[in-house]
Amino acid sequence: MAKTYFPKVQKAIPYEGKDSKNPFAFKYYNKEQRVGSKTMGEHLRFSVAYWHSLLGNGADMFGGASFERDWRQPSDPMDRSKETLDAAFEFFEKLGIDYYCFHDRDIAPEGSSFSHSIKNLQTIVGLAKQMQKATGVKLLWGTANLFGSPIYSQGAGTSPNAHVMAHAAAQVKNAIDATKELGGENYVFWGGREGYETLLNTDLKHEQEQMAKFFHMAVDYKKKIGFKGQFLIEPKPCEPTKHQYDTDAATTLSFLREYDLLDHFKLNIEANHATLAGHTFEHELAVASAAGKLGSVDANRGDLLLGWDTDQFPTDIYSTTLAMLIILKQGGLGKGGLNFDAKVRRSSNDPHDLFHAHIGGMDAFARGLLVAHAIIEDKVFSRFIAERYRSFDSGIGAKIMSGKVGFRELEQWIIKEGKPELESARQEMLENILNSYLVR
Ligand code: XLS
Ligand code: CA
Ligand code: CA
Repeated sequence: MAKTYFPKVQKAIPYEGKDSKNPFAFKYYNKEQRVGSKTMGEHLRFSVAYWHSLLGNGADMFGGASFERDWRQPSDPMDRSKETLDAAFEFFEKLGIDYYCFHDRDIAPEGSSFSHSIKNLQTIVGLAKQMQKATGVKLLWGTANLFGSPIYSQGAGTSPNAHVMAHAAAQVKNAIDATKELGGENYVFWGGREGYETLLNTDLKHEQEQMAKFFHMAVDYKKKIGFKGQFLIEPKPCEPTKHQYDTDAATTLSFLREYDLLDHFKLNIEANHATLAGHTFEHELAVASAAGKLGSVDANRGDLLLGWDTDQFPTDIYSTTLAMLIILKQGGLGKGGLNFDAKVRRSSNDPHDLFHAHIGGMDAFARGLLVAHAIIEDKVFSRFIAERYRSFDSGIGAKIMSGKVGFRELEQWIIKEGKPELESARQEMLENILNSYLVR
């Protein structure tokens, strides 16, 4: 019998409904259940983040590993990667999840030379391809780790050293190749080191122009090789750099617009990065969606009492509901999905905790989906919002929006009409309605 890394879970996690007390069962996520025009599986497109769930060992800024997984034991790096891949696919299958995401250096180790690293990556990609075929699990997105190696300590695409920038480009080229080979539906750019620590040594304008060049080269390469996946940029305000160029959704969109890149990218919004940026998760989703650029989601949560990227599994149904409202309203995530960029806590040292973590996250989003769908069907908030803006549907509002009047005409109109009367925005009433859907 093949080695098993998760002996307590013998078969795929079942859906048992909300009254189940089985910790290894879904209470809300029922993959084939239809919600509106799609199944839950099609709506939610869940994904496991390889780096946290397969490579995580509980280490934090204050202490090393607090657990060592069985699949990380081989001393040879390639053997370790192969065993990790076996454990990964056992986990994906038993969890019943459709997608996974990785960084190049998560799945294959860096070699003694750049060519050696390419070879390692290609070997593992070959194996992953077979396992995807055998299991039906797919790649949601690939990315390159442009933050771990010391050569990127002063930036990757935005390094002051052109040699480093070229190295980053070569690495991304290979990560895109790997993603394409595995049928990846997206490719993510997260600029962990693309920012600055101090303006005393930084030419901010130059670095932004470098970043734009980097992205243009990526777009050219994508066209050249016919990669059909969606390019995504993942905003984050800080960590590891003090200031990162892709601080939040609005900043990233404006950068893309300024450098004529908007047509080629969408955003991958992470909940924890939103709160680090001083926004709510739903704000970042709404900003991206309003621009038609909400491509995918890193589904996790931060801790408002801890000011860093804690990457916890999402459990807050209020938050998943607000997120799903935005996702449903834009007709879904398209090629994107909900990737659990989240790690079990340092004290959760049993590999089976990975099941509890993902089951909780999947159930939280499934509940969010159900509630959001009911709210949209009942038109509770959409009716209220349409009514709130009705003064723009006709009369002076319609004239303003169609550009038929200017400041002069509006001055005349105000002189005649006088002071506006305001209606209540009814925030508390709406919050009560939302809660009434959540407790059903
Ligand atoms: C780190 C980011 C990273 C990206 C992928 O904070 O969330 O994991 O999602 O590079
Ligand atoms: Ca992320
Ligand atoms: Ca994060």
